[in-house]
Amino acid sequence: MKTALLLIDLQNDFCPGGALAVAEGDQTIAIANQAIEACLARQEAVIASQDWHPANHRSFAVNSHAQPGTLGELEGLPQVWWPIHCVQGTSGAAFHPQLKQQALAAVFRKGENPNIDSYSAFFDNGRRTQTALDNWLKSQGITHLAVMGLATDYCVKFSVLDALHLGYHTMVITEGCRGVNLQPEDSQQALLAMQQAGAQLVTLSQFIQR
Ligand code: VGL
Ligand code: ZN
Repeated sequence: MKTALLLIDLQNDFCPGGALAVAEGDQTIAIANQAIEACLARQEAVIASQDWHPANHRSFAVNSHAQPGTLGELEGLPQVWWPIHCVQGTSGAAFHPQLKQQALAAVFRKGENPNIDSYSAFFDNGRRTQTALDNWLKSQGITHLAVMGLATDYCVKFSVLDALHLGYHTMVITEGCRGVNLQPEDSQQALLAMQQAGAQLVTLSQFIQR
């Protein structure tokens, strides 16, 4: 077996002060850095996803004449309308400055097609197109993933469900995740859904001592 650490969307816009701030989003960075150290010591790959939207992305409420945080439909799929966030090349789209970025073996960008949202690091929300992530993992012989990041109830959840669907043994480092929580229980429900789909929920110390 070969394991990689997959860090989901540890970007400024999902941290306090950002355009789509997740409560305590910045507290995931220290957890990520400790998980990174543990992986580097074991010569395991560390990779990251990056939400990377064009300014005309139709998931942005303003581009779809909707109110942020409400629900609509985009290309036949249910869509939450988001504030403008993670626009390509902006500081909001950059990784958090404290993240040990030098450790990243590869970065997989998503959400570049303006007509469809892309929560998962593997596929868009309609599973119509995929990123290079699955092929990259297969080319490296990676069979096991440890996943953490932002946000628990969107990009972490869909990345983990897709990883399981693609056959990866998948751990979630729960301390390293924070959620948007449009509804108060969303993150808790997301973790339960991941667990029920076969993910193993672990603490940082369990991950380090595995
Ligand atoms: C995300 C909403 C919109 C995430 C990305 O990273 O969880 N959520 N775009
Ligand atoms: Zn987004």
